[in-house]
Amino acid sequence: MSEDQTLAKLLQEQGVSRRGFLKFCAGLATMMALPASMAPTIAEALENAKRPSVIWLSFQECTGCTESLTRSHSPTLENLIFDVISLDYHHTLMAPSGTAAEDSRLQAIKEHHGKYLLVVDGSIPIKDGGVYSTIAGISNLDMLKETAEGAAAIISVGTCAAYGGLPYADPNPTGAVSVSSIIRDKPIINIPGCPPIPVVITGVLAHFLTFGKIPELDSFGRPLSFYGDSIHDRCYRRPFYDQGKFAKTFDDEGARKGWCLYELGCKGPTTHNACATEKWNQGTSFPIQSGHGCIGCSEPGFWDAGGLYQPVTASPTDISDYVAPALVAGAAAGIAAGLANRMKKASAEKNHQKVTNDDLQT
Ligand code: FSX
Repeated sequence: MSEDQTLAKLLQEQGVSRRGFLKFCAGLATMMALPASMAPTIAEALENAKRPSVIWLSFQECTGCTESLTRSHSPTLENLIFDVISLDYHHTLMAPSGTAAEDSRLQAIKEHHGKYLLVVDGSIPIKDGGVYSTIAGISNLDMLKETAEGAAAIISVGTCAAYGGLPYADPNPTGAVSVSSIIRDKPIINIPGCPPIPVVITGVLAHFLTFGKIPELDSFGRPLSFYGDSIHDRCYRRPFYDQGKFAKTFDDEGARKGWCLYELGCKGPTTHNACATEKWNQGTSFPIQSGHGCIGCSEPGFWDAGGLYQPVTASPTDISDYVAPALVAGAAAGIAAGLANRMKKASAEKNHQKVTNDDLQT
């Protein structure tokens, strides 16, 4: 697909029927918590969308986020979205390597300055000048700052990029931090989960392509359409919780009857994500349906909270430990335009290893 080609033309070439495409758009509308009547609007926007340049940077992570996306078996949604973007840099997926790969990134920055989407997975180590993770001899910190400067918006994919994730867990030897603790002057959408649900990633991309702005976010910078409900709110085992029927061990009678896993440590009541509705592996199942409690991987600090098999006793997470203060203040209010200015004024973020200006000047 060339840069000027629209999705409508691409679909035509691939023999996708208008009816099939509208069905796909109706699915997107549902996924984005929009009325079904929005499907034609989404269809029109996507059909006429020009390929936006996307630069995808992977930092301190396990590649689970990219695996999640690429192992998705849906032949429609993911493929269509990835056909309509120009993925100009993704060091796991791209064909060029070495100098040619870095040239691709620099060229995309130059050619699409101010217009490209930056997707980041993985946390950014800032201790000791960022020496703990480099790509092409460039520290993650420097690469993020250089690439973010010309981005229209940033999508932090996975809990590592959104809140620091596992690398941030105590004792955080590399000084890992989130994207929003470093970049303060761009709209940032967090799509946490370790890894995140693939259709949530593509749903957010579709929202951006359709409406040209970022979706409404919660106080942790997550799209409300996917993270607005807790796992507990939408869990099919919820009636057992309400009746006080709890499995006490993983192999007792209650477990066999599918009773609530709360007493076995399920973090569903304090975790916001779409696992209970979107599920995994093409809507096949999700951890609770497979008999294991939710571990809360889309919440900041989930690993340090510990007690994977202890019942929830959580006090609310102190959001300012993980997300830039301006993001906290502005998140709930449909932040696309005002966020950039507010974020510029953000003060330094708290952290295990407090982020200081010195850390960020490498
Ligand atoms: Fe983190 Fe993603 Fe968990 Fe892994 O890129 S959110 S460790 S699934 O890979 O960053």
